[in-house]
Parts: sequence; structure tokens; C-alpha cells
Amino acid sequence: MTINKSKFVASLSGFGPFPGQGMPEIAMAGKSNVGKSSLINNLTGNSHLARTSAEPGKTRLVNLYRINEAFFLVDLPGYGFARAPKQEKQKWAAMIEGYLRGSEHLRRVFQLVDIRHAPTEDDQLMVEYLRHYGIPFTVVATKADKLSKAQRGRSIPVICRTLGVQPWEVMVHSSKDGTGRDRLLELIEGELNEKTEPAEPEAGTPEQPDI
Ligand SMILES: Nc1nc2c(ncn2[C@@H]2O[C@H](COP(=O)(O)OP(=O)(O)OP(=O)(O)O)[C@@H](O)[C@H]2O)c(=O)[nH]1
Ligand SMILES: [Mg+2]
Repeated sequence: MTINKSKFVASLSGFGPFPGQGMPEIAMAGKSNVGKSSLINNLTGNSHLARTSAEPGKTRLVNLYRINEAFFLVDLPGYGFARAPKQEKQKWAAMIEGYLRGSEHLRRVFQLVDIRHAPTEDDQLMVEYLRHYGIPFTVVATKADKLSKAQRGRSIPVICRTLGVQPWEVMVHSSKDGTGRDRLLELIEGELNEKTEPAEPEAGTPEQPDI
């Protein structure tokens, strides 16, 4: 899939779901600083689209980006930012949950983890949450440029064991060198082509076979 149009549309100001515009949504979840906003920029090829920072706690609202006039990429605030004031953390959690719980056009969550580290307890809780509510998700192990191939080979099993996923379900990615970008775009394309509701029976009487 080629992304040729990407546009910031809105930040959700409340703590509820996004009513949607009839287009599918793919959301980025993960702890602060893991690279959610960078992933959006990498996928869209637009490095100025989502604001990123070396400091955790950059994205503080649920930000919606309309892509190719066909779907939304949703940037969520991060969790697990230890130094954030308690009230802020609660606010972010409420925003994340408010969006995830009721957004009926949400198709899939990209659950980001840092490929260099074992997933945290918060990551595990997040994955449990997604499973509990039946929200399809894909684990994206990002910042892959920071590890050698051999090191990656050692860290994927740790991620799999901690989150209870299979190795082929983990997408290795880097926003820095574009590793895994094409596979993620293919995955999104597949998701967009998938029908969400059972096909309507065709109107009229079926044609009789020629005898
Ligand atoms: N080397 C490397 N750095 C990355 C990668 N992805 C993100 N970064 C860096 O990690 C830092 C955090 O990236 P963000 O995209 O702002 O992270 P975030 O998950 O959106 O963070 P919050 O908005 O605070 O939740 C920035 O300094 C990025 O340049 C990557 O794949 N490789
Ligand atoms: Mg961000």
C-alpha cells in the first residue's frame, strides 16, 4: 500500500470513544517514548506529521490522522511514564481506555514494545486488556536498529513469552531505517480489505442454472 495523503484531523478532548467517520481506525499503543508517534510518521513517510520527542510524555491526547481519505491512524498517549504526576497518568489512562472501549471503527491496535527490553508489567496489562475486550492487536517490536540481528533473535522469544504471542505474530520495526515498514503497511491493507460484517445476501432471486 502506498500512503500519499496524511493529515492531522483532531485531538479527542473528552475521555470517550471516537464516534468515527465510517472509516476504519488503527491505533498505536505502548509505553511513553517507545516510538508510537514515530511509527505514524514512518508509515506515512511524513516526518512532521506527529510530534515526537526524546523526552517521554510527548503525546498527551488521542490524536487522529486521516490517511488516503480511507482510514485513520490513531496516536495514543503513552503509559508507564514514572515521573509524570499521578493525576496526569490517570488522565492519560482514562483517555486510552475511553478511546479503546467504545470506538466501533477500531480495527486493530499496534501494541508497541521496545525490542531491547522485556515487556513491562504495564505492557502485559495492556495486552490482557486488549484480549479481554476482543480488540485485535499486533505486537510491534520497534527500535530494531538499536540491535544486531543476533540480539534481535534473542529478544523476540522474551517478548513472545512475556506477552503470550507467537514469534510470527511479532513485527520487527524501526522508524529510523524503515525495517518492517512494508510488512506493517501490508497488514493495514489486509485489514482495510477485510469485511467486518457478514456479506449481505444479494437482492432478488438467484438465477436458475441452465438445464
Ligand atoms: N533509534 C530509534 N529511535 C526511535 C525509533 N522510534 C522512535 N525513536 C525515538 O524515540 C523517542 C520517542 O519517540 P516518540 O515517537 O515520540 O515516542 P512515543 O511513543 O510517541 O512517546 P509518547 O508520546 O511520550 O508516548 C524519539 O527520540 C524518537 O526519535 C526507532 O525505531 N529507532
Ligand atoms: Mg507520542
